[in-house]
Amino acid sequence: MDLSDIHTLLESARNGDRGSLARLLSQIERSPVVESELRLALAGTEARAVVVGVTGPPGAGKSTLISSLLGPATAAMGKTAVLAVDPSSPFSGGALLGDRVRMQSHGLGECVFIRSMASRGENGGLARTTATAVQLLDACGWQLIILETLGIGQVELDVMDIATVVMVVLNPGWGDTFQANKAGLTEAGDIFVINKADKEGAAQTRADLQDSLALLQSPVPISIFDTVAVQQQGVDALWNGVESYLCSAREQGLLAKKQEKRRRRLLMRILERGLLSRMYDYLDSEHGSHRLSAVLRGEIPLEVLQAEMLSSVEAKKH
Ligand SMILES: Nc1nc2c(ncn2[C@@H]2O[C@H](COP(=O)(O)OP(=O)(O)OP(=O)(O)O)[C@@H](O)[C@H]2O)c(=O)[nH]1
Ligand SMILES: [Mg+2]
Repeated sequence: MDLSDIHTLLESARNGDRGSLARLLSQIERSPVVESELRLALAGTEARAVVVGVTGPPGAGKSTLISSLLGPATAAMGKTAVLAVDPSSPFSGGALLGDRVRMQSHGLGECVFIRSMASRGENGGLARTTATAVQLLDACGWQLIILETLGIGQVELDVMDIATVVMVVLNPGWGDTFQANKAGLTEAGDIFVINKADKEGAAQTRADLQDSLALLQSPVPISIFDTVAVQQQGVDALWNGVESYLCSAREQGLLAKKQEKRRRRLLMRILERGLLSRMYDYLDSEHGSHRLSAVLRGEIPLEVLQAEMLSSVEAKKH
């Protein structure tokens, strides 16, 4: 894709053209060059959207819950985009179409945009691409962005760094089955949901969760909500919980702190990527490849090459 096309697409996406927005999202997933160009074009755009991250174990009901939140969410915030950051999500493929149809029948079609982002095994790039996608959606006027991701590993938690508020979705019986990632999930959450509360054990799970949360120190009180997403039960209360979390987090300066943390992580990622590519350029150069061979043969110490590489980066700066 010609880089000038990106600017044309961006302009029409910002004017509300969904097709251009969808094409840009595909392009940034496909090409880091397009992604960098777009980041530059968007640099300085004020971040205004609220990003709600929804995470939790597989099958906890995240997608169903998001669908059921769309009514109250769009009523309160207007245009809402959903990004499902996982290939297994029902928001992808055929089911995505089904969901779209359902939403259109709710009359939400115009103010809802749904998209899935495949991880394609390229874990490190996932959080970065998601951050760019969120920035793009924000610039195109999507006031609320809901991110769905599995809560099973580091990448998912990285993705959650992009969120203004993180909702962790669990089910009755969670305490027995998800020991391994218990701490990671409880630390990631700002709001907890016990979905499938129609099943046995919701009260026990609430007690377990309260025990885990008591160990954390949070400046904003953490609430636990019971929902039955398939029956739309508890969903309005949950949405009100999101709004009141946002309100107290804003008052206490927590949102500004999160924004700072997010910028720091992005900066580190961009720097890492830039430095690595310079290092590889050095090793690919004639001189660099000779030096590398000498290190591999044990003729010069590793540390010497390391120092040379660092000073070559230093020299290029000037
Ligand atoms: N009984 C009951 N079933 C539910 C509830 N919410 C969702 N389900 C069902 O649970 C299953 C999984 O729901 P999903 O919304 O796909 O769950 P998910 O967390 O998005 O799943 P992954 O994206 O694959 O991790 C579906 O069959 C839903 O119909 C609920 O409140 N009660
Ligand atoms: Mg899902």
